[in-house]
Amino acid sequence: MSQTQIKLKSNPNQTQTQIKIKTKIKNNNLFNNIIYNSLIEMPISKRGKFKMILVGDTAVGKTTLINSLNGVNPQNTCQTSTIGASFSSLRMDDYTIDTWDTAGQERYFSLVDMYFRNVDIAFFVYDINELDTMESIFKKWIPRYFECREKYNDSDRPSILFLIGNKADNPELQKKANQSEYLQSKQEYILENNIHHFIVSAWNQRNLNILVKELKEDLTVLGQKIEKETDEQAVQIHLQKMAKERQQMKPSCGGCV
Ligand SMILES: Nc1nc2c(ncn2[C@@H]2O[C@H](COP(=O)(O)OP(=O)(O)O)[C@@H](O)[C@H]2O)c(=O)[nH]1
Ligand SMILES: [Mg+2]
Repeated sequence: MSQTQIKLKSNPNQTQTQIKIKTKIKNNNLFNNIIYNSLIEMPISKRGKFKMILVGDTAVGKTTLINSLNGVNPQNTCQTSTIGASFSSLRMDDYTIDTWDTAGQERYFSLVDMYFRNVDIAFFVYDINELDTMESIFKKWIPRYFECREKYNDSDRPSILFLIGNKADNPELQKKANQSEYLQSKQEYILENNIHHFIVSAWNQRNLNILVKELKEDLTVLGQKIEKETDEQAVQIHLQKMAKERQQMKPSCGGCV
């Protein structure tokens, strides 16, 4: 087994970026140990790790939803009100989603701003049985999200938005929610802003599987976009570093003309 293979085996966390850079270096015939070792030290790329926020009015079921996605059966747990925001890490296949579940009360509204920074995924949750919670999403939470992205210069950052109608515990409720006049009047806005809309029940997991499927597919696309940017930067940095190393290793050619 070659030295390279041994190193690869001892570093299971090596990312696609590191592998691609190594291949590129090899293809350029510039591979050497010093440079390869520096690749091993590279930070793990952002690919595979995402930041998510859940927002919406109080009691729409945000905490229940994130618990359900984390595999906790809400019917066996006692739900308490979220204070400020609570953090959890959601694992999905190869992805880790750092999740901020915020409190919907008015008094925490300004606090939510800082959680919008660098967000990759935003869940806007409403209760299908409460019209005012749907209205809040369009009048308060989504506008606030876009304002914050501008404020933090995040407007060009790729992100995924989900609108989630919760508490559709049975087909009848789901049908009623789909027929909501208010939501129908927002269809154009939803399409224009590329927002995914799901009607689910966090309580009994209804439709959560299709929500998760969509989320995973979107994360793959988002990850590739981020990876592409990271790759290009990383390859440049390491090629420059290699050129410098080679320059230093060149024997001095004293005497030659
Ligand atoms: N029927 C029903 N109740 C739910 C559902 N999701 C949450 N709840 C209930 O709604 C209440 C508020 O839920 P919670 O997750 O604390 O809301 P949050 O304030 O948005 O985090 C709790 O009593 C939950 O048990 C659901 O899908 N169906
Ligand atoms: Mg909560």
